[in-house]
Amino acid sequence: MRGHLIVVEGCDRSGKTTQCERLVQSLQEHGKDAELVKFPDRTTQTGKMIDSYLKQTSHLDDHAIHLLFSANRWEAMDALKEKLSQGKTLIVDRYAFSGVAFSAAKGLDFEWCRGPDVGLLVPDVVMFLDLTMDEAEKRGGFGEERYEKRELQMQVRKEFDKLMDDTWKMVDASQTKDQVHTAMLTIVNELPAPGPVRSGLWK
Ligand code: FDM
Repeated sequence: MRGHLIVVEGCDRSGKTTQCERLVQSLQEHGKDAELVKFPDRTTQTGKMIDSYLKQTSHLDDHAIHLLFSANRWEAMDALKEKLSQGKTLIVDRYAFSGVAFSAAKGLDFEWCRGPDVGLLVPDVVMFLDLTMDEAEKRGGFGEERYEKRELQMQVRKEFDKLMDDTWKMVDASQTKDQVHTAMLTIVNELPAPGPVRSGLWK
């Protein structure tokens, strides 16, 4: 049986990255073949350009960086497909939904933003770690990277709302770390057995 493709999205400070790591560890401890995938993957050629853009050591046109984020996903697709077919469950920290939400929040056309990612692998579930901006700010200031600013993050959240559908699972990220972890693990454990790997996101 192939593995599940599980995407985790959420705003800054939602604990997404920590929870993704913990989820993978938990699944492995329960004997599941699970692996963490993160977008952007900053190690590839496109990833290095993205990294320097995010660290504000380079500037790129908004459209150009959007396409680079998408290319960074496309170049990973064959390998991800192969891993899923081998039975690996993939926990994906950010995906095309972040791609659209961040670029649209900067003012790019929402439909244009979806275009480059149309046809990517379709996740079996998208979990959204939900946290209000006030709660996010209580967890400490935003970081130094380009998008870590209150106004932009508020707009990102609005764009995420437009992308949600009834296949998304909302997780209340204001709970304790253990509660969030349990909620995520329950969602994963309740997923139905997956059918064949599906390409065709947003088609
Ligand atoms: N981001 C992430 C985008 O703008 N587009 C994308 O396609 C993706 C995957 O990059 F601010 C933004 C979101 C975030 C930044 O993400 C880097 P991490 O999770 O902090 O590395």
